[in-house]
Amino acid sequence: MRILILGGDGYLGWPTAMHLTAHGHDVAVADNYLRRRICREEDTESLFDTPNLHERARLWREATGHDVAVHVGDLMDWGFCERLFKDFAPEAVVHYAEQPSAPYSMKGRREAMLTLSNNLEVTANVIFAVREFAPEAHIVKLGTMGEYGTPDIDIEEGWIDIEHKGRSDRFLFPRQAGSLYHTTKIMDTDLLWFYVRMWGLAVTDLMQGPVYGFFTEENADDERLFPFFNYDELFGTVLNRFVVQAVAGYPLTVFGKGGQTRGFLDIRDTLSCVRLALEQPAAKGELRIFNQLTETFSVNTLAERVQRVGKGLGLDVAVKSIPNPRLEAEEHYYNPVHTGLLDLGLTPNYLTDDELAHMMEVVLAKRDRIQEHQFVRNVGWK
Ligand code: USQ
Repeated sequence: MRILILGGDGYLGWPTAMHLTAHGHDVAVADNYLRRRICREEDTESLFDTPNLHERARLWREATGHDVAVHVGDLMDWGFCERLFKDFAPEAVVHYAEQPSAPYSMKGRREAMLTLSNNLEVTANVIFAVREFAPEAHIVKLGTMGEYGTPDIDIEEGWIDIEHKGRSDRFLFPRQAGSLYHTTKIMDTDLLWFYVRMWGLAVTDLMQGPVYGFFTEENADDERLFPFFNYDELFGTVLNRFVVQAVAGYPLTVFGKGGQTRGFLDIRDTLSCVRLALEQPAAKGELRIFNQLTETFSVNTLAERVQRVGKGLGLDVAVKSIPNPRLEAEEHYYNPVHTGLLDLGLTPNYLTDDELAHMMEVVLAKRDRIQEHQFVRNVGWK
């Protein structure tokens, strides 16, 4: 399949490109390096040296013979979109090209506007580009479990049947996000659903929980092919941060009571989920939604796990509750349905102590690069 990956430089974009080419697909990636630019502005960086896309594509070709076509440009620029879609004629589009940080989106007006305009305009351009230049293409959009928030009822996979005054109908599951970033993802879903109804697009929206890890089937032999891996408060996800904090001897930063529960998954499972969704596409005129997670953990449970595994490696790991910079429920019900991707054939890689220890060992070799001031940046929601 000819697959265009938008946001090909990010934490998930490059690993997805390698994974799909390793599975026989023809892949092009596009990125404007927005994440790298924001990281430079915010004085953060990936824990690993992460070569640019052209360089990583060269390394991957030398190692495997697989080609990834690289296009550097901004998907908010319609001219760039037009050329990209016309020239590559994708059969499927994986849309990761968004500002993905909740804390960054809450920093101030400028960051809020960047998040709003980038995320919504890119999604709208993708919709128009598919209609004009690749009308048969299936769009696989990365959504987030954060669209649902933490309601006091079970979270269905995207849709809910509601009975009201003796009648019933099917609706998008209620969404109530906890950050502006997560709210832009709700707006993306609404845009996609609108154009699915208007133009009969085929769309899969993957509601993903926080991802952890950096090993994939494709990068084991070469650290230069690792993902762009943040551990700072802006771009690092909680478990990745805890692993790096444990290695640095920095007390694990549990926000507030630590009862916040989310649906997690190993980065290898992200790649499988995206491939499975691509290989078994949504129908024309369908907005198909999957909850993309494999198991749920509270922040406290993750901190305890990291502490225990760290101790096994001789690390002195402390856990410290710090005032929660976010406005969110710290103790709540959380029960998301997540059977759709299992039905498509996902075989989860659950979080094991061995996996955590393996991550910590690799991070230990990078200990000199860890900058402690990245752990707490005090981006408050208020
Ligand atoms: N948390 C801590 N300590 C930390 C960092 C986070 O207690 O040092 C807590 C947060 O308060 C939150 C939970 O851990 O309750 C998850 O935070 P996170 O930073 O791992 O995840 P989040 O900001 O929600 O965003 C991440 C990705 C985002 C994706 C989302 C899925 O950055 O792109 O959409 O995970 S979800 O969380 O299900 O919405």
